[in-house]
Amino acid sequence: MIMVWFGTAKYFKRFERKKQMASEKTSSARHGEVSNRSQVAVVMGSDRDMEVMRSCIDMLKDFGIKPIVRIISAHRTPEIAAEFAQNAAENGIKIIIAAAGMAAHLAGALAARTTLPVIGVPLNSGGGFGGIDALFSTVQMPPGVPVATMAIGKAGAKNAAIFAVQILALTDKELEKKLFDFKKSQEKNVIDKDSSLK
Ligand code: C2R
Repeated sequence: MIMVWFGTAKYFKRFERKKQMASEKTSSARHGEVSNRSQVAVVMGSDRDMEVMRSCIDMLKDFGIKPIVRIISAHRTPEIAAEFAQNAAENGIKIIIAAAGMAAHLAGALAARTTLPVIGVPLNSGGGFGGIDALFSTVQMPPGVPVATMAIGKAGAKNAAIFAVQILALTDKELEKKLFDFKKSQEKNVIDKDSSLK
């Protein structure tokens, strides 16, 4: 009898702690981390994705946007993923960038629980499919739940940042100007490279 009581008490304690952890991690995006510029969240399925997603974060910073960066998995931390997506708009986030490899359900699972635009970045996590597995898992969303899917890997990571800036620039003149300058400098780089061949 005593054994059963201890077992039940332990179960409820674990259940309560799990609930608490989910809200600790999602309410107000870690209290106060949301600044005026934290309108973009970069979420990735594993710390191993950071190597590629660093280029997304750096690109956002080049435009003056300091994103909220989180490791959340729709598979491994489903409650936290759900809460994060549900609270994102309320926390001032306007765009979610979600990156994952393998059976990458993260972007879709977040998109299911928010009306914010979700940009998906499929990653190559090894395993022999070269990221095609993640690309299909991210891009093949059923009608009604879109995920704006970028290219696999680093190119997609950078483009996710630029795409997010393009969305924000619709209502932000300063960002619009930065995008214009970015495009111009990109153009100049290619022309310079071409000229150096002659
Ligand atoms: P580990 O190296 O941590 O085992 O992760 C991650 O994004 C990572 O690329 C291997 C790969 O699993 C991916 N992952 C997902 C999800 N969570 C983690 N695709 C998800 O919820 O979709």
